[in-house]
Amino acid sequence: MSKGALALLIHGGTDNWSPERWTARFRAVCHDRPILLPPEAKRDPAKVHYAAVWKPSPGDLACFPNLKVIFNLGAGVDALMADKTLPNVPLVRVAVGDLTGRMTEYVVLHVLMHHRQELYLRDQQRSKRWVPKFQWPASAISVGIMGLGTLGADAADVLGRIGFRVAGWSRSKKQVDGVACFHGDGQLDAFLRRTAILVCLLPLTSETRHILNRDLFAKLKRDGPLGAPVLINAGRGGLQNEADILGCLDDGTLGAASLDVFAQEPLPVDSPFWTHPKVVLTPHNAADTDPDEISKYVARQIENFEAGGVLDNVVDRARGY
Ligand code: NDP
Ligand code: OXD
Repeated sequence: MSKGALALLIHGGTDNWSPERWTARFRAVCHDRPILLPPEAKRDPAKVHYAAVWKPSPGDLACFPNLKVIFNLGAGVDALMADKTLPNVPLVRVAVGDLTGRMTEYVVLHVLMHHRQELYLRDQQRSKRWVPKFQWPASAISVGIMGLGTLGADAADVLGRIGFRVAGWSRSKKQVDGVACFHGDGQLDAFLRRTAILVCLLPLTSETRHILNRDLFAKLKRDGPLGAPVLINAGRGGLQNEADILGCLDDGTLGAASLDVFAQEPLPVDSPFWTHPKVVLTPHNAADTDPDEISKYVARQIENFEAGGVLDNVVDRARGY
């Protein structure tokens, strides 16, 4: 009997999300399982047992009557959760060392960039001014990570090893060596009060939408060596109130921001973020999903599932992540 097919539905729009590249990788690791792209996948939808997706259009998955598992090809599932017609089968997200390592590189790069006053130093270089500024040790700086999950916990560990004073905030209570752990709404203010560099690695859910706003920025630590606090957001654009970020950068509530994600992506050309002197922006590529790693991850999960029904990293639909 032939194996249930895997439908590959990808709307990435960048080189990394080329459907041809992903198809070749899936065909290499899924052996004799048919890998179908649209429109072929929809010609005989009953054949499809699995779907591997990135930003499919709402309704795309509802046409497969025998679907058993949906694999999201990234860590964040907010786009899928917004699809009211999403079939009620297990939804698996990406949690692999390769992606985690890439995100930690981004977080460490940007924390160090602000800690070592790189915006000031580059500005001085452009103006040919030789005016050194005292550089504090990492141990003088408190970094707070919102989201102590797969990504946040790894970034916290590496930042701690560099010497930063690291805290984390999560929904449930946690204990992580070397990290001051805070959880829930009741401990958010205490977490913010000790945080000079705020790193956001939260998922976008109904509870976290626009959590990065003026009220929250006003509670951050202002009496550390950096003066005004810094925001680094690589979670999702929907977590941030963008007008508040701009206003807070302009009135000094925030000293600087590194932003990888935006409410509207690609960021419109007339967005003030592009040219803001206190903003370092990247086009949502803090941590790319690698087709080689992820196709193997999905193939392994399908094998385990067919052998005994076991799946890892299944999204809790009620929590939304
Ligand atoms: P996880 O699900 O492993 O971790 C999420 C963390 O957020 C958990 O610690 C969770 O708490 C916490 N959290 C969720 N909701 C709340 C809440 N209401 N209050 C407090 N804490 C909350 O996710 P990952 O670490 O794998 O990924 C995080 C996000 O990073 C993704 O959802 C995605 O949006 C983004 N991302 C961005 C990329 C980029 O390139 N910019 C690349 C990859 C991911 P608890 O532990 O208690 O459940
Ligand atoms: C992800 C992303 O969620 O790349 O994996 O944004």
